[in-house]
Amino acid sequence: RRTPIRRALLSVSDKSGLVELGHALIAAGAEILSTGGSARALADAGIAVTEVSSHTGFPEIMDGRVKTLHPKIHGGILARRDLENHTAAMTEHGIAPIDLVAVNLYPFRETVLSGADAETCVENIDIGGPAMVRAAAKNHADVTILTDPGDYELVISSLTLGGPDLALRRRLAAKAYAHTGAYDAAIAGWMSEQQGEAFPVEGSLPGRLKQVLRYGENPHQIAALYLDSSARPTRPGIASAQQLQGKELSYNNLNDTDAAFELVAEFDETPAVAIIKHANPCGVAQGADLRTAYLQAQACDPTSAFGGIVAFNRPLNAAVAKELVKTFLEVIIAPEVDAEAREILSSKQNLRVLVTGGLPDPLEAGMTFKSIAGGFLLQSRDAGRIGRADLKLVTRRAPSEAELADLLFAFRVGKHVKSNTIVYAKEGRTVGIGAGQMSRVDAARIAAIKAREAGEAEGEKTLRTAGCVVASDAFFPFADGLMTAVEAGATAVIQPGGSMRDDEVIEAADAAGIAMVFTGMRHFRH
Ligand code: 93A
Repeated sequence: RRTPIRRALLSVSDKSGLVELGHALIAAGAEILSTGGSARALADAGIAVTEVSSHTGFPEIMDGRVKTLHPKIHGGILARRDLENHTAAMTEHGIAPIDLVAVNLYPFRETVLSGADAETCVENIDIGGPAMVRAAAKNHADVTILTDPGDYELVISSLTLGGPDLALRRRLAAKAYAHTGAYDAAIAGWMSEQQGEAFPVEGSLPGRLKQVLRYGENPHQIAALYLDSSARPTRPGIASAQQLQGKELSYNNLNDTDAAFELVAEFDETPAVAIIKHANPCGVAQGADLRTAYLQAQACDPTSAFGGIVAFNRPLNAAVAKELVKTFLEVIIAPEVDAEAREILSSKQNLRVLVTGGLPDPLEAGMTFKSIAGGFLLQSRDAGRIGRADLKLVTRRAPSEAELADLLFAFRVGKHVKSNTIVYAKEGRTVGIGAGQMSRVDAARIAAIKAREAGEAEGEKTLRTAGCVVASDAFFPFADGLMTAVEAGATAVIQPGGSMRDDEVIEAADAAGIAMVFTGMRHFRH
């Protein structure tokens, strides 16, 4: 449904595009109401305009602080055209309907950035503007709201068709609330800064303050935990977890526990355990039961697992709790912890135990952001997941069933390891993880060295990586990384493919008699 524009109110600080909009509205037969500076700019361009003060019969007062805050303006914007009592009120009080509002706000942010004193900044807090913007956006069923000169053309081109349609009015209304919301957030941020407060006041960030933390990544940094106000509040995860016991969670605990729990949630089909240190897994295993999986995850790299964060994808029972209390751990997180396990864990007073009530959906859409100097990067979360059907066999030899299962396991673990990533896996557990290296070949080497040393420490006679599979989070740019894995004993490879030298890499794999599959999907993580 299109709404014709018979009366428009233009009150803008940023006057760009104003004259063009004015001409188009007049051409469409609309009457224009406007405030001081905007009215002058229009009149100077020869556009017929009625001052808001003469429309309302009330002058602009208090240096313009009150200029559009009048029932004749707000009644004209807010009146529902479909309700008899609303139209009756308009008639009774001599209120004329206003079908389009074009407002952009006092330049508060620009004033702050210019280094102006506090009084000038306060004077640049727009009150009447946001009131009109929010009113017009609320009544988008009948009214069009313009807050961005970049959108004027959309409305101008609709005028000859009978005015903006509902879809456009709705889109502009959503944009209008985002505009006033961001505006108020900027004011809130500035005011709390003026007070010398350490944290931005609640509401000036897109989240709710849950907890001020003792310190950040290091003791000289301040930190706090916020709950994402846009996310579903029920998403099971670290931010909404319930702490059953133990010391207060630190910034690093929260970060590591998040990484651990998101990782185990990938393996909803079987019991799985992940042990995390410095946001990277140092052991991940699937098993028939949680206890077996935990012991295998721990065996991958027992040195690193000491003081680790352990995540489970099944409710904790006594059998695994008895193993957990044997070593020093920082945090345990699971969907649930049964009564017997709670009793056992309570002997470790400092150990933090968290329950979430469920597992997050690894395929769920959502956004992540990362701050960079002067801004932040926004991206959709890595909800990619590779299944058997996605794999492309590129070597003469095909992986066996057992290799295939391990390949998919290793690639899924690799998604949660900082790049460059190499993961060696065998029989549903990692045997060597190379994380966060600047070169892929080094990641392959480090993972093999760690696997060998862990095996030697246990007095094992054969290399742990003998007969394992290997996953790479991105393609091998050269054959050297692949050959390092082959030398360690890998017999099957999973990697995205897509390198300029794929042919060389495939040739090397064939020459070594190993199987290789391409996923076509990369899992960088930084
Ligand atoms: O001072 S206000 O908070 N009080 C008002 O009643 C009011 N009405 C419009 N600011 C008000 N405005 C703002 O004036 C608009 O949001 C716009 O930014 C500006 C346009 O003023 P002018 O047309 O005089 O340049």
